[in-house]
Amino acid sequence: MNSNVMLIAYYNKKALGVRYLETALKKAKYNVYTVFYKDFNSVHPTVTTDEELTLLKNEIKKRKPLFIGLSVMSSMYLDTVYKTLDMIKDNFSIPIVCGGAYATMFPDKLLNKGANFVIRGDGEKSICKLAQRLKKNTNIEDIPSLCYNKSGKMIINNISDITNNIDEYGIPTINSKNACYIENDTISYGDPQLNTLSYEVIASRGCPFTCSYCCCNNLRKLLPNGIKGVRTRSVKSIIEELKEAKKECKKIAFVHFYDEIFPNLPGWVDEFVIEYKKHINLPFTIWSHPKMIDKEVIQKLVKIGLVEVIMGIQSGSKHVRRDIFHRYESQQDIIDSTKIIHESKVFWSSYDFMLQHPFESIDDLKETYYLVKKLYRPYELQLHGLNFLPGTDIVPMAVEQKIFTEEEINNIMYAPMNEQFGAYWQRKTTRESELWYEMIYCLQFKCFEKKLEKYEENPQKYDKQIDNLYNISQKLFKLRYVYKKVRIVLKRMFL
Ligand code: B12
Ligand code: SF4
Repeated sequence: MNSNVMLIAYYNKKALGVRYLETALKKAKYNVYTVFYKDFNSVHPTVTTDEELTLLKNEIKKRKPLFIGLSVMSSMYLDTVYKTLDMIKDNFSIPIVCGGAYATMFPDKLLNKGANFVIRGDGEKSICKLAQRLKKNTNIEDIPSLCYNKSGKMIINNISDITNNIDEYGIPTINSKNACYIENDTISYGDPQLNTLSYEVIASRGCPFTCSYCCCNNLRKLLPNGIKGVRTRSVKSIIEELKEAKKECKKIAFVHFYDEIFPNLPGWVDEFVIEYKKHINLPFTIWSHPKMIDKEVIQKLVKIGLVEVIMGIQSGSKHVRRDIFHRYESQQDIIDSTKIIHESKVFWSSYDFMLQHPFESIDDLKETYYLVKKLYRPYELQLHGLNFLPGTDIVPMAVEQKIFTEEEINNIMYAPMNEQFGAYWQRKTTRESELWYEMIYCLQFKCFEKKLEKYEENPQKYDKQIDNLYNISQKLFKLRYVYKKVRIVLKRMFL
């Protein structure tokens, strides 16, 4: 009987979700062939070429899988997902099952495009059940979290058979032995992650916050009763994974924790600090939130190698933050959190802002400028635009406030990939807004403080000077980035 399963991860060589599924399927004795389809590129990702589709087609012919699982995490690269889906449908009669954050929120979209099944939520248990039933050709209808079409009707089974004890899922596959990687019209065999300098791990699943531009809030609402919004792994399981990662990926110089918010549970952190130092001892970075920065925790983490905190601030405008973004931290919370990061001697911090979107006025932008002025350095600013993502609360808000019609917002959310990523980085705006944006960016360099103080009184008067300063700042940013990476790698040797 056929025990081959193929999983496809899009634009993500690390693809944690798929690696967890591979572990579960291998444990249930399936041969898993994971295809890492194209590399991550947050600036200019390109849509799949015909040649890449042919390479995938040849792999499918070779492996003859029982079914093919597509991991559809984001709506931002649906062009490529749909092209692969169409190619599979046109050439094979192999069932296609989709999962991932986007598929969980919009199973109907994928079923309508020709997928045979969608599994919502954690996929580990349900995908094994589906594999077993397909292998034995028995009824699939009662599989938890499964969605499918039956006699022209869409059946959406409740999300269930998922657990609070996420240790049960095991650790994600680190060396996917049967994997291949398709990119730039070529295919290579073996796990593309093995040569990595950084290893990505997730210590928890879920986020307690409700930001309106993010899906986490609505994904949490889909969880069945009794399943916690934030589920944290045991320290033991994380250390087991990282030990394995060090063994398999020989070049690892640092670790990224990809938790939406790095856990700050006191007992958990104390155990983590001891075990991480003892067994892993690599520099690491975390994502956090102004409301979750705790001085004692940060100081403990710095002692064992925390080198960077990445934190979303998103806007310095109280109105935009509270009424539009649904973020309830105060100006003081934000300033205090950067003070703690600074005083705890975290080597680096990066603060994210989403600027120049249709909800923001010049006064909001100015308020951001004056808040950024008060942040404790050193920090790096990541300034970008706002993407309207399907499944987020800001989408109906934009329609209600008549910023876009329903049709317009759908065209934005489902625009071709290059337009969506372009909108994230490019800003169409007035000159005044441009000048404030540039001044905000320059604030990250202390040496420009005096000049900016002069320009802020009347930016239009200093138009050329601000442009110049911005160009220099961009160059400094790049230089500093190289310095930062080299230092983090060197730090590994001296930890
Ligand atoms: C960490 C993270 C990242 C990491 C990637 C981590 C990694 N190594 O995989 C980085 C920073 C690289 C990243 C990038 C991006 N991300 Co991101 N990311 C997340 C985050 C916070 C957690 C994802 C995660 O790793 N969860 C843990 C793993 C174990 O769970 P999982 O991936 O969901 O997989 C499970 C199930 O979904 C399911 N499953 C997954 N695949 C499949 C496939 C099948 C066949 C089945 C049956 C089941 C199944 O089973 C898995 C195991 O339980 C989510 C938020 C969220 N709650 O999902 C956003 C999120 C998925 N990202 C999002 C976005 C937009 C992006 C980017 C497009 C951002 C950008 N502008 O570049 C890119 C796209 C990257 C890509 N190629 O997919 C959005 C997607 C929303 C949308 N409508 O598009 C989310 C929901 C956050 C948000 N803003 O709302 N991301
Ligand atoms: S804090 Fe981050 S992960 Fe959590 S809801 Fe807000 S944007 Fe999403």
